Amino acid sequence: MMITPENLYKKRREFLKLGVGALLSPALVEAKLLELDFKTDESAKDLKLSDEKLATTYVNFYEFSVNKKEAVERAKNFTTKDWEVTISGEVEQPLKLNMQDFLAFPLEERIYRFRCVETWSMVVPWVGFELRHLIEKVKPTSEARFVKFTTLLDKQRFPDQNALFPSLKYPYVEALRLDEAMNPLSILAVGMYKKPLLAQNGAPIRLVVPWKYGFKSIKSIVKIEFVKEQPISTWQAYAPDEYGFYANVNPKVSHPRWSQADERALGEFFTKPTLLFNGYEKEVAHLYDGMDLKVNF
Ligand SMILES: Nc1nc2c(c(=O)[nH]1)N[C@H]1C(S)=C(S)[C@@H](COP(=O)(O)O)O[C@H]1N2
Ligand SMILES: [Mo]
Repeated sequence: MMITPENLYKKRREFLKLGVGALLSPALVEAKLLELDFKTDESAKDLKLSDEKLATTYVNFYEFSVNKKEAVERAKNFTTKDWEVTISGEVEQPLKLNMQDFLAFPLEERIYRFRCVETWSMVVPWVGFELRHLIEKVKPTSEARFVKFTTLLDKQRFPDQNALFPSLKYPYVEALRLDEAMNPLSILAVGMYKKPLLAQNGAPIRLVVPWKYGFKSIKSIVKIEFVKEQPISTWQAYAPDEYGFYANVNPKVSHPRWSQADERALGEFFTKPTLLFNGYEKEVAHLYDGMDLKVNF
């Protein structure tokens, strides 16, 4: 029998109906992603998608390497079999979820601008689901104020974690304020360009927060914790005067080494002005009412 995404998807549904956990093969993930309706939102209409090849090869993933080319090369043998994410801390319903569980969330395509602090930018069609759906499931207690994310720590699979002088303090950690995490723009992504995430882009599951600099969008997540105190993120710990907790895209707040006023989209020659909150001011500015964005950078 020829295996098409269509009948793979049906098969998976049959498995689920029987209550038998089907093994999540890459083909099944792909089937699930391909079956999505192409959902474009009005705000995304004026956005030109970045070239897929560029978006999947011009990457930052220090656990593999600080060098973009080398990171892609070293990501080739990375497997995500039996991946699990533990969700714990200040919640009524702690959970341990596998990728099958994540694919049961309402997946949708989201076309977002993405802006790295290194001043390059791209427009990516992510596939994922709103983080708030997961948050609603685990029911944070009244003590929960921040959501902390942690990337896999595995010296065998991540060469830089095994280096004599690792580039960062691992595991990579990031966090959002609970209300930022609940914003409908915050997603957990499992795919890009209608395909499962490639290892170098943060397979099998990563955060995407489009109004913040790229380093907030933590890759290959294994732990999500709800906490009382504001966590210190990896880049903040590395250089607190360069990388703030909030890291909201802001053309008026320069990084010591890079003016953030302009950006260059992948594949383009000319630069263009960077937008406050990366163009998502309408959706997120209210989260920072009364805050001095120069102090809380
Ligand atoms: N675990 C982990 N997550 C990470 C990084 C990293 O080095 N390790 N790099 C960050 C940075 S600086 C950026 S710009 C984005 C890049 O995502 P992309 O490579 O998929 O474009 O991932 C972010 N998430
Ligand atoms: Mo970045």
